[in-house]
Amino acid sequence: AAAARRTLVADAAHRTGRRLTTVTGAPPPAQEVVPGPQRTLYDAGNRTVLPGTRVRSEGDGPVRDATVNRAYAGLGATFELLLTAYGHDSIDGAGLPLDATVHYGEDYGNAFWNGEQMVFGDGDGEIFLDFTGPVDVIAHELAHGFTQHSANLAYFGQPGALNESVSDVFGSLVKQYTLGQTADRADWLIGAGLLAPGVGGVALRSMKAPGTAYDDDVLGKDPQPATMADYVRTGRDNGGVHINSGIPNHAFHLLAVQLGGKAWERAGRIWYDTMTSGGLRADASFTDFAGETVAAATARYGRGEEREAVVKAWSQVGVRA
Ligand code: ASN
Ligand code: ZN
Repeated sequence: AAAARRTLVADAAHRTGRRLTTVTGAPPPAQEVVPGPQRTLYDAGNRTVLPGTRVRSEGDGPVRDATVNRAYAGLGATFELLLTAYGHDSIDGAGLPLDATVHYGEDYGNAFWNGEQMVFGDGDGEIFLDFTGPVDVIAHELAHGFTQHSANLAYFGQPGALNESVSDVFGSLVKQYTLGQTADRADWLIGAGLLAPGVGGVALRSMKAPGTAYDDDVLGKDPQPATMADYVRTGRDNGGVHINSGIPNHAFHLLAVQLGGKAWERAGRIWYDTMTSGGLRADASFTDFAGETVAAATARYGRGEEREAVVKAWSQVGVRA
């Protein structure tokens, strides 16, 4: 009975994120905290003032607005992957509360992390639909917060493309985790279902086949390269951060498929370790990052198949690790 009551208390602590207290008479384990997400959802009412009106707090049941509920669930799924797969408590590893605003702006065709919170537009319905639709898009924005609090990769050129890629990697991993998919079964798309029905494309990006996500009169052709042979030199988009991210994205996909099984387990763990080990500089080039992934694989798994697969994946996209 005492064990059952302890479980109930632990459960309540999990839901509220509060310190675990004991009702058994035994002294509590020193300051034990059962981590749980601390989500707050806001509605900007199609204006651009942040954060907007609070509409759902942690522990509240679903509200009538499906957009709010999707964002709430997406934040929860991202929190859960970080905690269960890597033991990381929220995006800063220290239980940071997660704030998000939906219905930002009018027909706003984007979503972003502003350094403190997530922001999601509704899309105009002609090109983009609601940005809370794909869970990988929600997780992508949240992963920008994770990067800010870990390697803090600069948002320009190669470190910027790595910053973008890490958001796509963890975005896709959250989607695969929620679907319980193995690497070979996953679609490796970012933003599937985000493009309006009339647009000629399946998603924003493809990690499996960069450059093939869309080809359309309005959007043009997906500009992502899959390998260094097609690296794009440009001053636009902060030096092509959303373009050249195709290269590290593809390397991760190749690694995950080569290792097999669930991508968040070994491949994801190597990327997570790379971001949190302290060895990665904020101005890392692709080569620097690749070298750190090899170091992370070796530190965790030794000189076995994981390390070999990491070196091979980078070499397949033309990056020396
Ligand atoms: N949705 C974009 C991103 O997260 C917004 C941006 O360009 N910063 O990358
Ligand atoms: Zn991004």
